[in-house]
Amino acid sequence: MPTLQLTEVAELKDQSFSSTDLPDFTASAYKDAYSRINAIVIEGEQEAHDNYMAIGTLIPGQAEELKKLARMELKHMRGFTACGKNLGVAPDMVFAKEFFSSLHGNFQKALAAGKLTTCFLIQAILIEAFAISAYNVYIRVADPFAKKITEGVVQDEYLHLNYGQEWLKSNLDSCKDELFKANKENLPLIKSMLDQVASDASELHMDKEELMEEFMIAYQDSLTEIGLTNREMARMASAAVV
Ligand code: PL3
Ligand code: FE2
Ligand code: FE2
Repeated sequence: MPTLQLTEVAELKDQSFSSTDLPDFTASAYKDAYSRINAIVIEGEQEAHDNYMAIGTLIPGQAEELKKLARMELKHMRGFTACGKNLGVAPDMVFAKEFFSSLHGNFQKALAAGKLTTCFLIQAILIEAFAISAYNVYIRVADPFAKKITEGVVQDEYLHLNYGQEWLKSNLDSCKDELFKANKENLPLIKSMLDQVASDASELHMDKEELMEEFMIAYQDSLTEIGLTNREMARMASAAVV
């Protein structure tokens, strides 16, 4: 059986990321999908801002730091708003609000009950890992204007993920049970959000498997950093399957 030479493999790999794979940013199907994806991102950044401000009310000692994170989210929101404008697309904010409603409801419930672990898991781990995966995949197929903005944003999102990670790590002994429970309730929501966005994302040439892969990398890396064992991580990740 003929085998591929290494150089040929490298060429094939190269091709799969070549500019011929970039979508037509002016096509109406692209713009239609972008009106929802862009809205999701704008809404997500706005909610991230609100969530960090809200978490700050529960830990007054960290309020200043959390305000800084919140401010970054507003900057992200403005950046993505500009991305839509640049393509001549109006974001479908009604769709986006609905898209986030279950997760939003769970965050508000946790906040009202003073459940900091759940708040951190939802915002700083699950939502940030979701954003990181989406932005990393989007950067490969974005228009030049949006690519530049998204590259700046994704760096900040790693800081946010780290922040949540550090808090959970230093409170691990007291927060493990709540962490598992919150994960079981909220990871399936992230999975279903990914399912919902998949066909619009594929119109932007973003592959669902790739999104899932990037999510699992960010999610697992952060659980490792928090100090969970392989078994605990496997238990947490499998909550997405049921
Ligand atoms: C946290 O800082 C922000 C949370 C935003 C959540 C974003 C989820 C994105 C899913 C859709 C994937 C498309 C990405 C394209 C970017 C214009
Ligand atoms: Fe953000
Ligand atoms: Fe963020």
